[in-house]
Amino acid sequence: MSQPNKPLTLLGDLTPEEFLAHYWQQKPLLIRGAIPEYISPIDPDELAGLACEPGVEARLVEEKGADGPWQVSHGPFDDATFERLPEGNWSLLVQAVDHYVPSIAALMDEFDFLPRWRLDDIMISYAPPGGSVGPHIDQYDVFLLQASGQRRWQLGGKQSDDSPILQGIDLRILETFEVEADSDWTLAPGDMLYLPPGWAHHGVSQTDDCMTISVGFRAPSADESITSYADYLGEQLPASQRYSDAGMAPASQMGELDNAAVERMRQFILETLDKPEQMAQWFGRVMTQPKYIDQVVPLEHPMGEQDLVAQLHAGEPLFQMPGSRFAWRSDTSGTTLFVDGDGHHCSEELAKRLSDTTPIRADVLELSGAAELITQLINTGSLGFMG
Ligand code: AKG
Repeated sequence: MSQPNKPLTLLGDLTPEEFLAHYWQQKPLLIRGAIPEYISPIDPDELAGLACEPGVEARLVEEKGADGPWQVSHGPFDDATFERLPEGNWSLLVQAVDHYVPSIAALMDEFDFLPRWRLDDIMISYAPPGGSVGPHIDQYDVFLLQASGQRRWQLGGKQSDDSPILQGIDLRILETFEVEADSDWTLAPGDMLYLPPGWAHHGVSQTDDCMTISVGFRAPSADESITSYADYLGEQLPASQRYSDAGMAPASQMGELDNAAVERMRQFILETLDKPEQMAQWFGRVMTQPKYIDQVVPLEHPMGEQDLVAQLHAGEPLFQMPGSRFAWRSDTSGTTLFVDGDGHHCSEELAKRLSDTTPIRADVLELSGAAELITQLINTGSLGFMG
């Protein structure tokens, strides 16, 4: 784990504490040489290959003229798609490359000063000269690491929710984009730009080998949070728990919905929702839901505890499956390990060990309840022996 007070080259020699206090979710930070002498672990052909795989989320963004119009197509693509493309002004974007390429997943370890459950995915783009996805905003925090070639980034400041966006395409391209002062930089391999949510940005490839790695962090919206928490809690609420108005004053107008009634409903909803323990249980579940539910595949032939023990003792390491999400929490009622949208009670030591991305080895079996829980997580597709 990172030490909050140790300066990191990745953060331009800021400590994680300084970065989080002054930049995270607040303002952009350009870091020259964030990863010195960085060599991309993936090349454009490998990225294009991934974009041809069924089940991999990939987009091709083409700019048909100097100012658009823009065209977006979705993968899986094939060789013919890439053969018809012009020399410039297009971008290939592949989501969740961390789920398919272990060396890209390993990049996340650089960011371990942030909770892993905040990670959305690692997207990688390739673009020939002039390629971009247009000036846009995202509702995510993102670290844009230049993997190869050069990209010019221009920033347009924090945008409001109602900034006009181009209609008719499924990209959030801004109708107008004004570059802010001192916000125009060309990034070379190893340079990185951090952007908070809602910050207008426009990145244009300058070279024929431009690859950019976007390490994106998600935060659920108010809409998603309220709907999802209400659904979770709702399943546990008895039908008898209802709006009540015992002792109310007589109605003066039979059709009126008076302030006292509205206030009673407000209190009823707030008191019903304000359950910190249930909220924590919901939060752990929702933040570990897999990005792609079909990537967590239960074993066709479930494994037994004895087989698990034998494989670990034979020296085979066990891993979190790509795309699986783990988090844990302890409170007065004990420890919960959250995995792929479910909660499991176990010891804190076991929860910490399984949430860590380092390979799991036989010593884990010394922890109480380990064999049973691990077997269950293998059978649900969240942990696995590779190879
Ligand atoms: C983002 O991840 O927000 C980007 O703007 C990346 C765009 C790109 O790589 O072309």
